[in-house]
Amino acid sequence: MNAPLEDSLTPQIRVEDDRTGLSITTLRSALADNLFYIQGKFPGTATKNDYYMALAYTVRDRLLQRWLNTTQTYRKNVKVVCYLSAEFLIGPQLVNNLINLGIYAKIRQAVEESGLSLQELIEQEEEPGLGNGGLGRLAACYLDSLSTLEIPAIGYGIRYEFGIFDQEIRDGWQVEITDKWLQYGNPWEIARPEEYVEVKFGGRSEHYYDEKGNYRVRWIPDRVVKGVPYDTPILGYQVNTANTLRLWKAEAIESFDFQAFNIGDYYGAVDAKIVSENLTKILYPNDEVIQGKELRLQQQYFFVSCALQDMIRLLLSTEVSLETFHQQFAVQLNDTHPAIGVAELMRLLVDEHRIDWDKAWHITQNTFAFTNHTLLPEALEKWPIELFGRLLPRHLEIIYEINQRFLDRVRMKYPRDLGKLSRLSLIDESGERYVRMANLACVGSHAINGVAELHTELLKKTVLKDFYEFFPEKFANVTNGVTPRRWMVLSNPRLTRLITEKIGDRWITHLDDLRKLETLADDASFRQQWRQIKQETKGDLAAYIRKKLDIIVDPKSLFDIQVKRIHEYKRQHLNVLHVITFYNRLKHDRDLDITPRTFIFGGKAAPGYFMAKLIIKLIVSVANIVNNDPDVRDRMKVVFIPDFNVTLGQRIYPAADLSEQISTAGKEASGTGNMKFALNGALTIGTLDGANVEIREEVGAENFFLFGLTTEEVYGLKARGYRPFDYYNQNAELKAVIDLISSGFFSHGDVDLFKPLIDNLLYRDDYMLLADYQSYIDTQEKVSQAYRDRENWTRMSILNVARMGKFSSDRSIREYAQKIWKVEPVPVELLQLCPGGQ
Ligand code: GLG
Repeated sequence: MNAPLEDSLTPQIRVEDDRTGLSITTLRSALADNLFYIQGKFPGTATKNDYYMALAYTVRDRLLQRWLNTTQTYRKNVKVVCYLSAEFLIGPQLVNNLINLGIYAKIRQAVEESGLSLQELIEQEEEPGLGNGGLGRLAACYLDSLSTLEIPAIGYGIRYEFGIFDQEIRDGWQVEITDKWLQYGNPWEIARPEEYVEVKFGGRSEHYYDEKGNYRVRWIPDRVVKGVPYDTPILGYQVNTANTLRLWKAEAIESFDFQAFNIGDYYGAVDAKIVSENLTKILYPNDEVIQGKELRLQQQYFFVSCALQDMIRLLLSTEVSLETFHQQFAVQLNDTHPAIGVAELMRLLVDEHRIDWDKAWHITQNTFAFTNHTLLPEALEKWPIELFGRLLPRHLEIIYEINQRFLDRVRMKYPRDLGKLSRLSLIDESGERYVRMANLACVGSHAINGVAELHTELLKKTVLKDFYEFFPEKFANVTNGVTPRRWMVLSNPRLTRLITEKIGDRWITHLDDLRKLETLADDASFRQQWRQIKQETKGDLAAYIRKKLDIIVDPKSLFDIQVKRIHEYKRQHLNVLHVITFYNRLKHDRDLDITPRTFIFGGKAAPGYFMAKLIIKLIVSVANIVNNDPDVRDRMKVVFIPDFNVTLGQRIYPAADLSEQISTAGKEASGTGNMKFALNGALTIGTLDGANVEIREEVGAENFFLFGLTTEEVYGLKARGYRPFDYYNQNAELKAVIDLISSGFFSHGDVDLFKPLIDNLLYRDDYMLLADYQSYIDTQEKVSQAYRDRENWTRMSILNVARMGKFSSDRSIREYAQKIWKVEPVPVELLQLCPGGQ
């Protein structure tokens, strides 16, 4: 990979001492020292991974001045954003840190002079897969922007020992492999065992009167677990701010196990250790579907309690009153996973710090804000009362109390409206009783937001309608964004260079500057360079596909790409219906003058999601037939790239011509892959869903391939009674496609294999693929036509990039900072340097 930018473009902040200097000689000797003193290896016996580790430590050392000074600065009474998220999908750290430090080229030189290849070392890095998809990746983009904008922030989450599984494809089926990302060590984290906190579980609550005769409650748990923080510095782009991502690992409290429970019972004590450590063993691999497992609730409570206790400790260490908690911290709940924080903060304030209920409630409501990420009913978290009360008995009491006070207000406003009351209640009493986490989050927060305009509007009209009517002032929209540092500078160095040559480098932190490219869209030689870059980048992906999968694809063909989690609402199978339509047309008319295409797919399916796994099997089966059919050779190829993750995304997004954003309208809350593709010059084929709506608004309808039903039309058709079978019957081309799958053509004659998928489409089709089929096919035809006019396609591609300014996560974070958190940037000065520092 080329250096994205010359280091000389970056203002150099000199803070380094002899040890962490930036001269090539110092860097080289640091690398050699780290290999010897940290990895404990001579060059002759060192593995590539040893060299990677030595390099990573060399870079980490150069972050520390900024990181420690950032932490110091925040001790001085500044408001800190705490982003609570069960997932942080931060991706590989090495290159990102090199870019943000502005030392990429220097390091490359130092590495090469040491006889190594930087690219090879970069490829050694195991990415921390601590998230499923969009939600976790959004949290990571937000951390990058928070630091770059110099906003004091801490990300709080879980240090899963095993992150999202690695995906292999065997015989067309997804196979899940444990993700042992920590097995060779993680050079980016620093453990802080001395800052551990204790988290309680189970037992009962005890009501008593204190020494002054006040009524109080204390929690007598039957289990205590230790939370140990591991910190990763998150450096901003060319600023001194390096915020912290603090992830918690669960450990056993030996004294507790040994003395209180297992005197003399060694094996029992070890059991307890195992049970405690299981808490943070594994990330639940479900996206958009809840898994109502007890361990999952334990994980959520564990990290949230650790985080809140950590904040209280920080606050008390500065001698500021706990009653100002909400002025010191703005806590964002990334979906409902951390919503238990509302009850936990109440417990900490009322039971442990003896603040009276009303004051505590004021603090709590003014501390929390809640982001909703989905409209899918199957993703709304709720916990059976029995389970909840067994694990968190005191929290259940607190939730009942919050609920009673809240419902009293509801009754005042809507006397005799029992429907309202039961819908707003924190407890679902329609059958088995549940705690509703979204309701808890809404009641306990001062702000509630959706993640794209359409999504926020739909929230107000559907899932959170009653809350919107009750607290309209709490609702706001903050459209998602992605960081241009990772998703352009790091992953698309060629385009980064070209753009910077033309308009300077300010766009990297002020993405609206890309507008300056608009006039260049009419410059033929610029278009030529633009095309050339896309071609080379596609060549890189083609080489990867050949190496990994032994499939030869033509970089001159149209790269049509859909990468994201596999889910029926995202409709990868609609894409497959087009692939087969395309194939059938070629088969029927071998001389058809068609625009050659490479159809590329990637994404993981939740291990228990049968239909999603069958969709993968279908894609791979279609690929096997199509790629080996001499009749269509050179005109189409189908590829499923296994193990889609951040690292692969960095290769894939820049290589796309066409971005598939084809969810059923009203289902995708926002999407962020759509932004990464468009930022890298792909054109979008998409429905009016999530942030597609706003992307189209920005880039112009003429530069976007729109198809399909609108949300209203989807609702209308459902209400009138949708009959997918009629679409099948009345559309010969669609019928031929479905019949071909059913006939066993793609499954070695097995007519049963895809039957569940086909029956679902013909008789249910919840996501309305058949209703959108014709419109999709027609629009794909327009895409093919448009691609033939390469000059105009390039124009459209340039205009897409030029108009993507809105979708920087910097813009999103500025909106959160102003509308919701009320925080200001706090630039970090490097006052205190390490011994020997300047
Ligand atoms: C969700 C949604 C996406 C959204 C993302 C980040 O499904 O549409 O872009 O959060 O807000 N579970 C997700 O990935």
